[in-house]
Amino acid sequence: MRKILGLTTAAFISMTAVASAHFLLLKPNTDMVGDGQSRTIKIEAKFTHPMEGGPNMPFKIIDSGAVINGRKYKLHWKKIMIPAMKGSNKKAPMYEATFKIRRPGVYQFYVNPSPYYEPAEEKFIKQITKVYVESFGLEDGWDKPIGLKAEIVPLTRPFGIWEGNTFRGRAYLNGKPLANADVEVEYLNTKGVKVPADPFVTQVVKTDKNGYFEYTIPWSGWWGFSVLGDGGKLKYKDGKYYPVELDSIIWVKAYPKPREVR
Ligand SMILES: [Cu+2]
Repeated sequence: MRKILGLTTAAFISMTAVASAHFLLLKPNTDMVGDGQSRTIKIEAKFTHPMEGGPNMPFKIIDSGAVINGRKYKLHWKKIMIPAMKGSNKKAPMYEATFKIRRPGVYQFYVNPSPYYEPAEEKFIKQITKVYVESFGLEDGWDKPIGLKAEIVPLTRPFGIWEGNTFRGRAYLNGKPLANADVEVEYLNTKGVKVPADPFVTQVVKTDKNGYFEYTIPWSGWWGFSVLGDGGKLKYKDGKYYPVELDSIIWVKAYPKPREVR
């Protein structure tokens, strides 16, 4: 009986968690840089719940970079303490970096964070996250993996996207396509969008047997795609081992329909 009760509780908790997904947000000030625009990209990293606007959770950046044509440039992060929740005294870190574009092309920015222990789910969460910036008209390279342990390779060009476009990607874990995995999708809620019911907070699609997934972006703004994977186990400070959810995330920006065709 106790076991059944335990299972039910665990299932309930994990469902609650899906309704409010954790996302590492990696957001540049633009996804495209054209002639006459500043070569300096500002980028921020935050571990948050994008649709609900928080809470923000603690993390460290273990590894990061801006990758172009197999070459990796370092990112220098500045840590900033922000309220964990709006108006709360509890603080959480976020990080900001600036990066100067050296040569035209597509830059894949990535962050590999420290694992975060989530008490509500009794597991660690680690989300390796990417975002793309296209510069000065050279569009090649966005469809190439950069060799991350958990990685989404886009099949939809991940910049210059309209709202209503379908985003397609292929999920890899340890270099192999990740079949039948949950993909959580969230809008970075900068507009104060209110959802009519909990399931709207996080949209969920699945990868197929070859690791492919797709989602049609319903309105403009930044959208995050998080493929949930199994990252083995890790020891927590209580001395016990807990599962690690190892996710791969991509952020893309969708632009509003032009006024002329609305
Ligand atoms: Cu959280």
